[in-house]
Amino acid sequence: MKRAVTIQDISCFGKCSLTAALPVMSAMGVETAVIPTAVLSTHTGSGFTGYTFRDLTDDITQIAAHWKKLGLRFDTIYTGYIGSCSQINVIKRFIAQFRTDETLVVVDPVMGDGGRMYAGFDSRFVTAMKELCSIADVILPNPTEAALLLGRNFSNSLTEPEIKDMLERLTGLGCKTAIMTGASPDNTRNGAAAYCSCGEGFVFSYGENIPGSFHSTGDIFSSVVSGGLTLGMTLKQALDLAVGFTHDCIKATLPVREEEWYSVRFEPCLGDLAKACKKYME
Ligand code: PXL
Repeated sequence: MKRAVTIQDISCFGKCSLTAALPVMSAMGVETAVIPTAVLSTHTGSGFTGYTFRDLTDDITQIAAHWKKLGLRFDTIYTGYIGSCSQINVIKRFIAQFRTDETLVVVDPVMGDGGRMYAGFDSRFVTAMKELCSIADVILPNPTEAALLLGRNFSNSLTEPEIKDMLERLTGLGCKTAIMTGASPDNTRNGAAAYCSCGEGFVFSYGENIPGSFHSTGDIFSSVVSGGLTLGMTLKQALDLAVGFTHDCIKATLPVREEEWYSVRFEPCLGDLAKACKKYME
């Protein structure tokens, strides 16, 4: 069985980051170890205020030291929400310690959405995140994060040539593949656009555009792509699976939106995801 480690926060309530990545990647048939970067009572979006935040930076180093002694190996290292610049440095050391020639390093540069940075981030954090992206194999920014990484103003109506230009520039940071999530070249379609600088070139995967903003869909999308690439899917296969699954989750949420305003209802969709991955499992 393939084994990944995902490094991101635990938002105790709110179904994002680790509490989304772990069920999704496990359902895909990928053994998923976790390193929590912080424990928050809720995530910081959707209007949640007054949340607690316990930083776990020091624990990351200790966990890594123990794992090194055990000789643990990972096919994939996948990072998500990271709480501070110093934490990015600790995670860079973790990657240096555990990366081999075969390891896939996926970085979701979680920093903002809808043209706005999440609470607690600043330009120093963006600079540190650019450095983390430079050592990744794959990065998955949304249009807001792509603009932050490239030092550009955010636009919510990117054309396909603009998306392609941004993707090429994002690989210029040093990563091999850049995937823009939530890419929408017109009002009818939404999905992902990718550029692989070492072979596959541009890859697009779009589905129907469902109007509205749904928290946690970026984390869910990145988890499916990470799981899919870990299982040996091509970039196109992983993107199509992630676009389809994210759309299914949004559709499952529409009838319960009032109740589930803080995330998406992904649980009823996990069975079909597991079925779709079965043929890739060892
Ligand atoms: O979904 C991304 C995310 C992850 N973790 C925390 C967040 C957010 C977005 O708001 O606040 C703590």
